[in-house]
Order: sequence, then C-alpha cells, then structure tokens
Amino acid sequence: MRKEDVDYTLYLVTDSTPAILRDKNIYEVVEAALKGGVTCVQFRDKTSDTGELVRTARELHKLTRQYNVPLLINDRVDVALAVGCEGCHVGQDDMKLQDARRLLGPDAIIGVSANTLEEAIEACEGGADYLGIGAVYATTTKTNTKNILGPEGVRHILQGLADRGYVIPSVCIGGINAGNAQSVIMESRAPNRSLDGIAVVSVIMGSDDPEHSASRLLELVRDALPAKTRAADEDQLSPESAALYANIVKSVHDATPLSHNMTNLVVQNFAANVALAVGASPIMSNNGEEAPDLAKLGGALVINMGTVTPESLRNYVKALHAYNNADRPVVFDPVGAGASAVRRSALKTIMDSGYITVIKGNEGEIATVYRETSQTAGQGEHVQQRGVDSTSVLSPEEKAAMVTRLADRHNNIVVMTGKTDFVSDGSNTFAIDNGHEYLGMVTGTGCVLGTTISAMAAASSAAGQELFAVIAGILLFEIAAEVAAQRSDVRGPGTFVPAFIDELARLRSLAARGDSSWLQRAKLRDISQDI
Ligand code: 3NM
Repeated sequence: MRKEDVDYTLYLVTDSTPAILRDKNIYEVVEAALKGGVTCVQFRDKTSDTGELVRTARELHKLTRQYNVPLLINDRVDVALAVGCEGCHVGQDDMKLQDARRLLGPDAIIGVSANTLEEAIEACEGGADYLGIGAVYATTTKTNTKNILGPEGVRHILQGLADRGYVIPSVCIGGINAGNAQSVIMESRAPNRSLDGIAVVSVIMGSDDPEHSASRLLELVRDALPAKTRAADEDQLSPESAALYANIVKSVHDATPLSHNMTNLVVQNFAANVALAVGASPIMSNNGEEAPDLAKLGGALVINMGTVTPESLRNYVKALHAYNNADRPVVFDPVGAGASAVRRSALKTIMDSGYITVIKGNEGEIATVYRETSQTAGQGEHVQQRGVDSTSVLSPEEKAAMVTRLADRHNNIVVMTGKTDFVSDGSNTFAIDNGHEYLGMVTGTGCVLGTTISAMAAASSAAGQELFAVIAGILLFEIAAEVAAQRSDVRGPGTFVPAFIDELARLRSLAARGDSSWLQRAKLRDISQDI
C-alpha cells in the first residue's frame, strides 16, 4: 500500500490488557472492527514477550491485508520488520524517528506521537508520515499521558503546522468516543486545516459489539470531517508532479548555480538574498566586460532593465551575447517597458540582440513586449504604462493567449505575473493562483522572482525542462509567500520580507530532503486546451 493511499479516518489502536479486552479474542475483535470499517490498525502491546508479539502481529497482518488496511506496530520496529507489515508508530520516548526510518526504509509508514507544536514540527522535519496528536482528553487506557490538550490544543498544533507550510495527515487520540468524536473534529479545526481522522482504543477494543461501534464511529467521523470536494482534488498536484517540481528545487540546492544579476538599483540587496535563500550563488555584476568569464560558470543571467541607462544597456547586450555563446539561460525582466520611449527602445535593443530564454513581466510589461516585437510594431499605438506598477486591463483568456503567442513567436518561455500568473512555452500554457497580496505591497518582489527563476533555469537547463523549471520557481516563490504571510510574527509588508526569505530557505531545504508536501498548496492549472 502506498503511503499516499492510507486513509486515517478511523484509526484503531489495539489493547490486549484484561482491563479493556477482557476475555475476548484480539483477532475476533480486530476482524469485527475491520468489518465495521476501521481504516488503519496499530498493534499496541506494551507487555508481551517478543516471540508472542511477532506471532500476534503476523496473525493481525493476515487480517488487515484482507481488508486492504495498513497494520502499524507500536514502538517495536523489530516486530514490524519481522512481520513485514506496513510500518510502525513511535512515541516520544520510543526509538527516534530517524533510526526507525533507517531500519524500515523510505516506503514504510512511520507515525509519530506529538503532544506539543514543537514535537509536531520536529516530526514533520524528520519525515514522519502522519502525526498522532494527544492526549485530547484524559483516559484510563494510557496512564502516562502528558499534557491534556483539549480540542483547542489540537487546533493550536494544526494551525502552527499550517502556518509553517507542513501538510501531514493527523489524527488525534485520547478519550474519544461516539459522544465527543464530532465535536473534537469540529472544535480542533483551524482555518484551512483539519484533522484527517481520530484514533481510539477502548471504545472499540472494549466494546461488546466492535463491528457496530466501529461503523457508528466511522459514520460520525466522516460526517464531521470537511468534505473533500472534487474541485479541491482536481486542483491538487499529482504526487508525480509534486516530486518533479520539488526535484528541480532540490537540484538548485545541490548544484548552487550562479545567478548573475544585472538588476536595478532598488532591488540588488533583496535579489542577492533571495538567490541565497533558494540555494543559488548570487553575483551582482553590472559590468558586461566580465560576463564572458561568468557565463562559463554554468549559471544563468538576469537582465532587469528597471533603472536602464545608455551605459547599462550596452552592458546588457554584451552579457546577453556572452550567455548565448556559452549556451546558458537568460531571464529578461522588461521592468516598466511601456513607461517611456527610452524603455521601449531598450526593450527592442535587448530582444533584437540575442536569444532570451525566459521573458518575465507583469501584464503591462508583457503587453508592451508583445506589441513592440510584433511584425507590425511601430505602426500601432503604444499603450502608455504609468510607472512600473502592475495594472490589469486584459481578461484571463486574453492574458493566456498573449503569453502563448509571445512564447511561440520567440520560441521561449513567457511569464505574465498577476493575481493569476500565466506561463507558456508556446505549446503548453499554465495558470498559477498562488501568492499573497503582500507580494504586491513590497518593492522588487517581481524582480526577485526573476532571480528565483534564473536559479531554477540554471540548475535544470536540460532541453525540455525549462518550462517545468520556471513553474517550479514560481511555485516555490509564491507558496513561500503564502506561508510567510500566515506566520503569527508577520504583521504587514515590512515584517513579511524577512519571513518570506526564511520560508524560501525552509521550503528549499524541505525539497532538498525529498519532501514535496509543501507543494500540496500549489494551485497550478494546465490551460493549454483552452487557448
Ligand atoms: N496514546 P482511548 S492516549 C495509546 O496521548 C494512546 O498519545 C495516547 O485510548 C497519547 O481511546 C492513548 O481508550 C490511549 O482513550 C487512548
């Protein structure tokens, strides 16, 4: 069973003690519970000898397999290994998650108990597959429970994880029964984040009719969990796509490619810090004379004409030639392209001087590039752009069509940023709905997106990969913005900037460890068929 397919809705933890099981047979009780619909079983026995544990676990595994339900072993990684079941569950006093992972391997399901937000974060960072949050209520089933959390304590943990961009299946445990299951689920719900199920011991293991207890509880829990709408499911990236984009981010981390920025005076420091945060090595050289040397270092060039002068234009052209000669990617940001005749002319000079791998701009900028580089350019009227700010006049359909035609015209990739971003390579066109309004309230965020894209393009300039690299850069950038904006220490656009840099670095390091869970926030749509 694949990890992604595990259903945590009703998670049964077994108990073999006479106080709960009484004189019933554990196999009969577990089988009845499976018939009643439990979706996951954990074998928990704190007292039996190892031989007996392995024997019982093996019998239980035969049962759970018939119902296609995973069997996890509490604490005893050796028993899980001996039986070859789906995984284990470790508490805070048990074997460390990393050791369990080393023993059981990457495909095993390993859950971790968490009583505090810190423990939950540590489990997420360590690569846990799910969390058991508890104890929600006091229970006689487990005597050494720590803090009693109540639904609000569970909510605090769920919220804290969501704020940091962790997406991990979570169940809660401790004193849950048919009377309180629904209220626990509803009262622990944080904005945009809910439990995935509940875990119980005595209410099923101690029941005279475990099948009925399980089916009744399952119905209650299903009713209380937020409906997973079809639309939400369709929006979600497939595991393969998430792995593809996370891998591109990882490749930047692994290769530390050069991001050569010829950028405007306003954003130089910000761009260098963003390059570092996403794992690239920034160099902020505006001197075209050194571009031939820098182009040989396997990186990418950003030409951002935000504060263009006749001299900087000459330098851009030299650097563009150097990067074309070295066959390395060039990202062009035509900042404020429509604002003045000087900028329209600079735009044409740059576009006519060499091959641009990625053109990235807001609606006004991309519309200007579109007009100025068309065959009939100069004959039509110019649309005057005010300053370099973004304003919108085109419909989503017009934007999508424009980026597609422009990319097709130049045989490259075009990105139009905005509330929805549009990205195309001329054949494949995507819309991205991530991001946060703070990005529009801080200067230079569009420019540093160019830097981020350059890092991704540099690390994966294999033919055919450029479009995915650009999308990976946008997703990393905008998801980091969303996560940063939700942090409790962010109170506005000022505090947003350092938090944003933190989150870029953190999501990158998650990707470097093979964790693509943050990409579940991606709102990426393939709209190629609609153009
Ligand atoms: N773990 P019942 S509470 C096994 O807090 C276990 O981590 C807990 O039993 C924790 O459903 C618990 O009978 C026992 O209350 C839960």
